[in-house]
Amino acid sequence: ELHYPEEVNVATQLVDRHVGEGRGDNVAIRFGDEAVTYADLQTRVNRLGNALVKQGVEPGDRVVVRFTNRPEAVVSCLAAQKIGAVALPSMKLLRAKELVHIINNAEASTVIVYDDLLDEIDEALPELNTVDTVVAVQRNGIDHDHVDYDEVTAAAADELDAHPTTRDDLALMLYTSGTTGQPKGATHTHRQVLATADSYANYCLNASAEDVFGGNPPLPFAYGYGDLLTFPLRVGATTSLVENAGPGDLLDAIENHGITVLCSIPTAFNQILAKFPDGHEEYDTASLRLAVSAGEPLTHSTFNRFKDTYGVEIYDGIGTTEMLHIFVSHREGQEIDPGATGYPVPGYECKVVDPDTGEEMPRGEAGLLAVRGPTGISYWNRPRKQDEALVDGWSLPGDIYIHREDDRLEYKSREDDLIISSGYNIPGPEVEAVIEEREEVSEVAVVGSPDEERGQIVKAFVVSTEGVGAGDRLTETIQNHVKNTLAPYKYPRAVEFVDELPRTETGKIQRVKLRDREHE
Ligand code: 3SK
Repeated sequence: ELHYPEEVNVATQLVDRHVGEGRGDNVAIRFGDEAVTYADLQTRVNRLGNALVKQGVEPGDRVVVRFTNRPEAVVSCLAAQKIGAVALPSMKLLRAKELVHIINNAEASTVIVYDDLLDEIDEALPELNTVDTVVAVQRNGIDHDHVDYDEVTAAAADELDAHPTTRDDLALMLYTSGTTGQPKGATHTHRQVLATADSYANYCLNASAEDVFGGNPPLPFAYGYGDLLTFPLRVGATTSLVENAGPGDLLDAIENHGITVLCSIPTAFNQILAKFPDGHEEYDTASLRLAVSAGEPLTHSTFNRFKDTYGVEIYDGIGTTEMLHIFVSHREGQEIDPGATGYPVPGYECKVVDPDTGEEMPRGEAGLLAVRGPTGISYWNRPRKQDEALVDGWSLPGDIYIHREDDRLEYKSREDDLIISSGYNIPGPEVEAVIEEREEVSEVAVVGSPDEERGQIVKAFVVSTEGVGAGDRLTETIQNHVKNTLAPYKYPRAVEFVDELPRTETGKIQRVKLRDREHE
């Protein structure tokens, strides 16, 4: 079990502690050619914290932080937390209407925003009920008439005592992507933010001060917040930040920043493999010691190809915005079975239950995953959803899993992605993984499509590999491949070729959009 003192502040733990213990000259952030040491980071956090207090920000206030992955994003979250406020990072692609919902729902008092992302805030502003201060960071010469970040931080003192927050005070709020309804605010305390590093990053990744964490998940995505902020700073390591990172930018960052732990999502690993099949020869990637994947299940094929090409294993994990980070994964040193997500992360317990009765399922049978540990589902002002998602202290993230005889947990599908066809339960992602084995297929999503006779049929939306003709022949190849690999009733009776799959900003396939289309 993880223990934290009654009074604890996450910003002090992630920054001041390192300076106090003589690690002030260690590099905390690399961003292009810029290197921000822990001592620099402390000063920047203190100055912004003092400036926010002067603007009237109070402990408990929600502070929206709207940036691409750049140092000011890290500084802004930590400054808000250090003064006892709650950081609320916002995904950069959110439009004004979505921002209005989130910011009003959170009743935020303040927005700190990068000038490149100011447009949508300006458009939303007349409808924001509680925001009284907007602090804008001018880096692209975009004029604004808000409080200027550089001016107020230059005028602020560089010493700041942390607000005496308790371990159970809120430190962070992140909104779900809203794939199943309106985005919900997931709240996290100071203790819970630290616990993600002290459980997952410590036990599964063996994080240490020698590490450089890098990759492309956005910081406002819980996955990116842990990988690129909490984990490196917890152990006095370095985070490598890259804005808008494509495959080439990631390989550049590995070489230039010496990334040891590469964090990304399956689509991005596949893009690296497709664009740079010889990337290990073109770039110096020798610093890598492991890679981490989440967001979507990782297929065997991606795991194997990445290991063969780049020489490191990808640790797949399942996490959610509500749980803040990964709670099932393999650990470094364990034999990875790419057919399973892994074991409960130390500190967490998992069980697989019957969705109707809540009784534990026999080993080997699919059911709803229930989890409890140092983080858990806690929605902001959504009592009904809260009651559905947290039952007897067990969080229900909404995933269908099998608890195997070898103790590993094997992912089947999201609860919503289970296709029921002629009475058979067919997990869409299981069929996807098989279809994706074909080299003619670049991307695939499988959903249930309404059918009079069978209730639903399995339907695959396929993006074919560049240069491969999509048509009846490929449909037949795909269908036969599934029939020969899985129980034949799982084969896709319908295949539709599309140019691209709908995805969220965090890279998750929006199967709900495809399902909706089938019901139109
Ligand atoms: O939503 C996810 O897929 C996720 C995965 C790992 C850690 C955190 C999150 C939100």
